[in-house]
Amino acid sequence: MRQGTISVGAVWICLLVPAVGVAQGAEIVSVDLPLVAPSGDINRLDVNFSVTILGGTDDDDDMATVTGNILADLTMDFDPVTHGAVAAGLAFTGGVFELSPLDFTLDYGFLGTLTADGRDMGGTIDTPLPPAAVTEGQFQAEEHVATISHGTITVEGHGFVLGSAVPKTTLNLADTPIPAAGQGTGTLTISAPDINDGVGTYEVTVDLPMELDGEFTYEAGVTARGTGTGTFRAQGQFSRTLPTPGDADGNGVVNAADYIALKTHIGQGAGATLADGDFDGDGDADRDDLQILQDHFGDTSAGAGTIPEPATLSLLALGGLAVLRRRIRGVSPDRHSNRPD
Ligand SMILES: [Ca+2]
Ligand SMILES: [Ca+2]
Ligand SMILES: [Ca+2]
Repeated sequence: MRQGTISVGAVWICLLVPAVGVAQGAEIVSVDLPLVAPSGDINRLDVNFSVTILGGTDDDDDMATVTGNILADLTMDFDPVTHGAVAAGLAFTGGVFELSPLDFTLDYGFLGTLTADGRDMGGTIDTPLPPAAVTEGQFQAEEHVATISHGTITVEGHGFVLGSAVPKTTLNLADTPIPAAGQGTGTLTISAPDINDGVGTYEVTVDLPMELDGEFTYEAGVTARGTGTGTFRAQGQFSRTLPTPGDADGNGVVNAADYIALKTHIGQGAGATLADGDFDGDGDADRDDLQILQDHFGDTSAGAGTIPEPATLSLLALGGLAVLRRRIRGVSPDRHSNRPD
């Protein structure tokens, strides 16, 4: 039976789709954003490692690719009619990224050479004061920080002097994390929804330019500095059950109850919510909202199944729509136009 099929489908949608509120206004959507495969300037860190020892300084460059994922909370407004998403805030809440091994060789002439190896390095990206503002898909990257908080950097001297002066020494980044911070302008892109059975799926892409700068003191008396730059790009998606336009009480059916909600608040110029009948999300309850209600009267969302409603109530509401429409135009059918004093 068709009705049963709809109900089963609704259950599955509830299980498969992350619980994201469908109330009008800003929504927080948590999304897992895997870092895309390193390519070109994306998801690679260009790192410089320099050491001053016995009066001499040298440095070397290497490049690490970045893999893993970032977790983010997106603050979003959804257009109640088109379901388009506009991001207003972004907070990174964790996830783990990993760096490929780094190898440096520093040359100190007759003193010898120094090798430095970064292994199993990685960390997290967070937003200390969430959420950071997003304006037209752009945000200040400085408001987000990364910490390289696991892995090791091992230095070892080789050759005539450094071979004995710098024994192999390993620094544990869990004890001495390397701070990094976003630099410049990041971008957050959210696609238009791909809509299937009342569920919208949105693609999210974040570009976060990063800069790291850490100083290290080894027991061997070696003072080193590592700097790096790169852009993290993470891409993921989220799904949400789309509200049915005109559904003031969010029960998945546009019916008399929604009509009564709008009727109660019609004329309210500001501060109206979806529950008050503000179906186009512009803060008022007016004829545009009535038009949406009328266009979608009787609609059900994919997840609603069949909610019984007395036929008389539906007829009453449909009749009411016409009355309400006249009242908005300023013509009240209830009042005599030439009532004597
Ligand atoms: Ca409803
Ligand atoms: Ca409105
Ligand atoms: Ca309006």
